[in-house]
Order: sequence, then C-alpha cells, then structure tokens
Amino acid sequence: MNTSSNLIATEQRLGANNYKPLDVVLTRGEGVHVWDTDGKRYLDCLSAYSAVNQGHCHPKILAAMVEQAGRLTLTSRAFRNDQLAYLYEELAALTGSHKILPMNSGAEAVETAIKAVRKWGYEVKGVPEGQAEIIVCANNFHGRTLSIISFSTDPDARTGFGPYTPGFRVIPFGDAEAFAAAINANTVAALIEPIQGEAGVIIPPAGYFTRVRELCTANNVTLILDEIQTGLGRTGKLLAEEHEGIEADVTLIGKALSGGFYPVSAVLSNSEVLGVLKPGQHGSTFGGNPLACAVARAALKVLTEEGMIENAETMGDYFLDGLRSIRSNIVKDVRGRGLMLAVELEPEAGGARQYCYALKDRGLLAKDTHDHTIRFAPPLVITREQVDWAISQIERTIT
Ligand code: IF1
Repeated sequence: MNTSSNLIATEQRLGANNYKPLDVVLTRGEGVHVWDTDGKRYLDCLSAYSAVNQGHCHPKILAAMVEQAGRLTLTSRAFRNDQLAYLYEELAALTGSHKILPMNSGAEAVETAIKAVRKWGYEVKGVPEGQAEIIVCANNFHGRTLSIISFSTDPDARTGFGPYTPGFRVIPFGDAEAFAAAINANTVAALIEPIQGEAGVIIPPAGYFTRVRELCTANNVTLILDEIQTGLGRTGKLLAEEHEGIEADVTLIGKALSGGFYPVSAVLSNSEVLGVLKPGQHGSTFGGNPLACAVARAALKVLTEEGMIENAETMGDYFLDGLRSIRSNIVKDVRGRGLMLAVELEPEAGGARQYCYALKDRGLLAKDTHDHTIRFAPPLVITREQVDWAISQIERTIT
C-alpha cells in the first residue's frame, strides 16, 4: 500500500465517520494549487469552502503568523494584547462597523450574534423575556452547533440531535413577501446568507435584500447577514451586501478572515446591538488572541492590497462565461457571482460526485453539493490562463 491508502485506512479505522471526503490526500499548497502525497498537482476549486481566498500558504500571512507565534500567541481576554486594537481599527476602516467581537469559528460568530440580538430585543426593543423570535431561511447553512442546527431544514444536519432550541421561524429564501408576513412584534432579527452556499449557490432575486432591509428598518428588526462564506472578496465585493447597496446591522465573517491559517471569525455591528453585551456575558479563551489578530490583519491586508477582490470580480465573470459556453445535455443550470460558482446537473446525469472524481483525475478539485450540483470556488488569485485550463477540464468531463 502506498502512503495515501495507508493514511486513508487509518482515518477510516480511528476517525469518527462524519465526513466522506474525496480520496485525495493533500500534503502541500501554494496559491491556487495543492499537491497530493504522490506529488500530483491539482487546481483547488473549493478553497476550503472559501477560507483560502488569498491562496494557499500566502507568504505574507505566513510571515505574520511566524513572527507573531515567536513573540506572543495567547493572553486570554483577562489581559490585553497589542494586536487586537489594530485588528479592530483595520476592520472598522474597511467595513464601516462600529463594534467588533472576535471569535474563532463561523458557528461561534453565528451563536454570538444570536445571543446579542436576543438581548438587544429584550433590553432595547422591549420584547417580553423569553419571547424573542429570529427569522431564518429554508435550506440555510450557518454551522453545526445545537442552536444553529435547531433551525436547519436539512434532515442530515438536524435529525436525531434534539431537543432543539426554540425561537426561530423558517421562511423560504428569496421571497420578500414571506419575509414581510413572518415579522411580528417579537421579531428581533433576521439571519440570512446573501447567497446560500451549501444549498447550491442560490442567488436571491434582484431587489430581495433591498426589500428585506426596508422591512427590517420599518419594523425595528436587526438584519444579520452571514457573510462567513460570501464575504471577504468571494463574490467580487468585499461583502456580498454591496451587490444590492444595502448595509446589514450585524455582519458575520470568518473563514478567509485568516486566509486559512487559523480559525478566526468576527461579529461586526452597529454599536447598539453589540453594545448590549457587558463584561462576563460572552467570550472565548482564544477569541481575539494576538496570533489570530496578527494573522487576520495580514489576511485582510493582502486581500485588499493585492487586488484580489477586483480579480474575483473579473475572473468570476470570465469563469461564469466559460461555464455557460459549455454545450452539454447534462447541464441544467450554471450560476454564480464573483468566484462563487456552481454547475447544476440534470438528475439523469447520475450525481455530481462521480464528476468530482473525474475532475480530480484531471487535476481539478471541486466539491459536489446536494447530489446534483458542483461548486467552483477557486482562490481569488486565479489567473485567466488557469480559468481557461479549468474550463477545458470541466468541459471534457461533462461533455
Ligand atoms: C463543514 C457547507 C460550505 C457557512 C456559513 C457559517 C458557517 C459556514 C454561510 C460555519 C460553514 C462550511 C463548514 C464545512 C462545510 C461548509 C459549507 F457545505 F457545509 F455549507 F462552506 F458551503 N455560515 N460552512 O458556510 O462556519 O463553524 O464551520 O467555521 O465541513 O461543515 P464554521
């Protein structure tokens, strides 16, 4: 047995069985490429679900991480560190946020926002204690914690894990009238993905978020946008909310906030919402630690200074045109914004996963979702020649 089959066998034997990865064992990454243990090179079209927007092992993020790791890694929030203030300042300047709360994983950022808007609802909006409601959308993906899976509509994510956290109302995604109808006096917030990722890169109709924003403002409802996947350049803008020219009250970012080096997430808000949290009411041992802050600062710096967001827009349009130009009777739909792209196959095609395996053999890594859809989300540093190459491999695989 070679190295990779040994490693796979050990994983199968000792690991919990909560994943079914493609059988490729990666050992190195650089920019848009990753290499397996046999030395074969792949173009990464998943980017760790958009956590490595800046490309694998970006040298400047690496340097910041190594430098900080040799100096100070963790103080806990019992004491202050000399990196957090700079991260706040740089994030605030970039996004216009007034208050920031750093956490680690995306799910923790979502949980943090839920706690903050509930408290805001009771203390500021005047909702009776225990009655707060949060509107969420069907086919959402916001993470894996108990409260978050309580409002999932995916049976795999939810079934068997009850009892569930109450206080969530599920409505269809992209339907502004359903949203209007779901609001009542106890509605404290709406939690929505600008583009639904796990659901298969579902883009809502134009005008949806403008209307949602109006309804939230008119009804004193906090709009929380989960930009953990769509944010930080993925869709060709710093934040996907910019496509509709709206501003959320609370924005959640994670994943690419560290360029894939380290789990870093953050809740960004106007001061009113995060302002309700007082000492002792929320926190995390690792949230806001100096290593995380140094890595996040470098990740944001290269994202903005190296033209990655603009590149995501131009290469995204180019990639989408390329996908649309493929003539194949098994393609049902092609959609995307920036470098968050998907090809939905006809049900007769027999499942997206076999195409992901075929693409892997050709040197392109992509991930199936919901049986019939293949996602393409390369690092934002992809070049035109690399997109051309990707399109030709995809074309050969599905025609
Ligand atoms: C896994 C999906 C992507 C997210 C949004 C919060 C989180 C995520 C919009 C939680 C996480 C992940 C987690 C990953 C698979 C992945 C995913 F297919 F499941 F939906 F990206 F498309 N909000 N998304 O997309 O962030 O706590 O994981 O840091 O293996 O579960 P986290």
